[in-house]
Amino acid sequence: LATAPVSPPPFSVDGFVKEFLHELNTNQGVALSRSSINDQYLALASTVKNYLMARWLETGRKTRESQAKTVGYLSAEYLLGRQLGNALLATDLGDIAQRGLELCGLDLATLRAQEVEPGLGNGGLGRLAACFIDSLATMNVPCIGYGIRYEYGIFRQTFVDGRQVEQPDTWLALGSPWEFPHPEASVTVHFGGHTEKYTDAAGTERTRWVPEWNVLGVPYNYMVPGYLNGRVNTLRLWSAQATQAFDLQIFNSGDYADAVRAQTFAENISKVLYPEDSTPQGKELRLQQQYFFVACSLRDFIDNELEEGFDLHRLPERIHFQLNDTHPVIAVPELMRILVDDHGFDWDEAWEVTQQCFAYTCHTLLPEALEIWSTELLGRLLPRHLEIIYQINDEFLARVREAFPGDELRARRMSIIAEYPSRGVRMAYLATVAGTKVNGVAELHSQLLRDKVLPDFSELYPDKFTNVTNGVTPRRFVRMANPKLSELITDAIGSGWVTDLERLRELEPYADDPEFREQFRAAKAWNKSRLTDLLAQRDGIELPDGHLLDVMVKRLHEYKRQSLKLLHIVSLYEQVHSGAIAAADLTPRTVVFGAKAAPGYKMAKDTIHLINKVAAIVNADPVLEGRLKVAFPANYNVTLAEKLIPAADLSEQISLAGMEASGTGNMKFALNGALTIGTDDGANVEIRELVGDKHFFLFGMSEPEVAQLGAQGYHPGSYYESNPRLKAALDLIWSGHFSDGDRYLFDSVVTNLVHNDRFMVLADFDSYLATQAKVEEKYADVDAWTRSAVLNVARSGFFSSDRSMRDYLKRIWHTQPVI
Ligand code: 26W
Repeated sequence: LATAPVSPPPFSVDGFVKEFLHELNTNQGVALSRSSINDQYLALASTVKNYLMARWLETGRKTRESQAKTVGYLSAEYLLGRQLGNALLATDLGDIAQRGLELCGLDLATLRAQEVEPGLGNGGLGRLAACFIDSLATMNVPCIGYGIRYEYGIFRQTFVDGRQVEQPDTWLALGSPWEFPHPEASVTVHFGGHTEKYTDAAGTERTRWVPEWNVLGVPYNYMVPGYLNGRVNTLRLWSAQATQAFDLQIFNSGDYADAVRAQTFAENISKVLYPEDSTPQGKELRLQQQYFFVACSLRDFIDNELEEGFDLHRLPERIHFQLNDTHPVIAVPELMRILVDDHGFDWDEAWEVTQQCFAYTCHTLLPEALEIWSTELLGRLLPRHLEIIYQINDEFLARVREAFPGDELRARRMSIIAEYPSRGVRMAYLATVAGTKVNGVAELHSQLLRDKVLPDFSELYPDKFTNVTNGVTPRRFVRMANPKLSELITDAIGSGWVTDLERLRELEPYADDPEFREQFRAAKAWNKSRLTDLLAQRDGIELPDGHLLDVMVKRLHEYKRQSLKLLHIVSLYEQVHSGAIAAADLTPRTVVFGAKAAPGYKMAKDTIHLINKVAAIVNADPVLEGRLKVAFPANYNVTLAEKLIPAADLSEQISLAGMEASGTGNMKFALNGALTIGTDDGANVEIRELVGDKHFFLFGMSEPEVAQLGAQGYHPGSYYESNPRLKAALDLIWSGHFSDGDRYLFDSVVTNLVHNDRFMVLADFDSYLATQAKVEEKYADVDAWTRSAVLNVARSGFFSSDRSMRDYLKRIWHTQPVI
């Protein structure tokens, strides 16, 4: 499916300079000599956009003409990262731009650094969506990404006395050159009100929704350029505005202040990304967001992408909507409503069509992360949709009772409507019932999804369940983020790997080539020094030379077990100070954390605070100078990841087995030549299978062992009592050593570990430390380490998101590339 690069050098350096200066003068209205860096950045962005524009239009024309089936990726989050570098790479304009800017006395890297990344996602799920649309464009598959244009993306994290303090993410403040608003294509979305029965002209009983209020969805288009293939797909994000009718009504009532408030009310819908990851809060505004973007997207596709007069019975021939977790699942009753109420379909016909149009991806195993919307709220905000959900449920339960006569318990278990603790709609069940397929995001996760989360459903519909292991785009996360390694790979095996990542296999023999290993280490060293410069300038953090760079970057969550990494650090510190280990015997190591905590997640925020406090003590300790350092740069985001991951030696993937659905950071590290220390969880399982046991540091309980320990009764206190090294580390925190003598500051963190420890940190502590010792032993053997690192790169080609997309195409979407 990957296509051969077709790219004559776009234009000459002179042509570029002319265009760039033209953009600077006409768009920014400044002369080069008077221009700010932001002017220059915007002019450069325009130059690249202009180049892409013809291809974008051409892509649209070709896709419409082909009448091919399109992937409609419905996602509440897209964690895109900076656009400029990716656009330069996709167009092969990088060198020309660099040379052209030099002629103007400017520096490309400086202009690139000016871009504020659109952080319209929380973490893995949002970044996955961004990788997927990149891959589809590169593979010539028609796709529209639909989502929300949040005015404020994921908060900017700062630390005040070691505590996380959130600042608004004003990513639009200096203007975003990458978006194209289309107010003329706005869509009206309705909310509230009631439903009523009526008899239509043909004498049929029908229902209609009489909504109470509405907002306008204004689409903003973003280019999604394929890599060197001339294709530019579209990402369409919706922004909420007050409708005129809504305004007028209130203005006419004579209350100007009320009218302005109404405007704010409407605009609130796309104002801010909810920073909760994993624990839905059941907030009304969040449901408004979900319905808002989904209603806009369905209307948009049906009205604007299909030919006039298109027969909606054939909708499944033209679209497959992929539901990125449960967040867009309200699309299911919305499509039913459109077909039945607006287009006069009878129920069974509409259900037939609807079922063929959707598929659902689940991204979690945590029970508390499964969205359930109260019927009270749904009925108030979307009364017609609630009726439709009830009817879907009635028919579904009839089917269950038919398949399992007399098994009323099962019917109750499987009901889309939960009755306890209060009445609510289980969105994951609705998605499972409605879609053609349900998939998990790694082999283990899909297995657990079938066996533990949705066992009744997998019994009823065995063929609905499938797996698609996640992937990451090699363009952004290898080719762009790691230019030195990319050059080395291309010199060895040619450039085809960028769109055909399995070809990295051809690197295997080079693992035994001393000269190649030397060059591989040189690339790693270059990445480390690039990171050193960045952290010095960005955070005032000093990275020591020659350390093992041990990196744990991901959202802060108890199940991911940053606290286990922290206990490792505290234990090293404690062992040195108690004389159990000589500082000189430690492998020089710098641990880098990057993690945001959900603002309302107290335990996660306390953990951040504790990490920062431990870092302060460890880093100021003369005994550990040059031996152990802890760095925690604030505001980990895609931009930082691009510099951090290529520099890493060791990748920490230490979740409790059975908890991390997949992980995608783990893949990025392996592809950039870090070795993994990890549990048998998520995609770690597949990484280890592919790279081989000898090149992966496995530790901890397996998922069945975790389940067994849970069933027999887990008592963290017994680990605390029986393991002196563990006890010493926990006691040191408890003693107030890291909190200026305050014994209460971190009491909740330690007490929780010793008395509750839902994620069994204490049970895996021993195994983790023993495995870290193996890491150090291996690191001391420079050649063995490099050999393993090269093999990690060579054997991780499977984790390209191009491969994930191929799997979705084959197993779920059944669509074709359009060339
Ligand atoms: C507020 C509700 C909520 C619930 C769940 C918000 C966001 C979520 C996401 C499902 C969290 C998430 O990002 N999950 C991650 O998805 C990645 C992509 O599939 C996986 O690699 C990670 O393992 C999974 O945690």
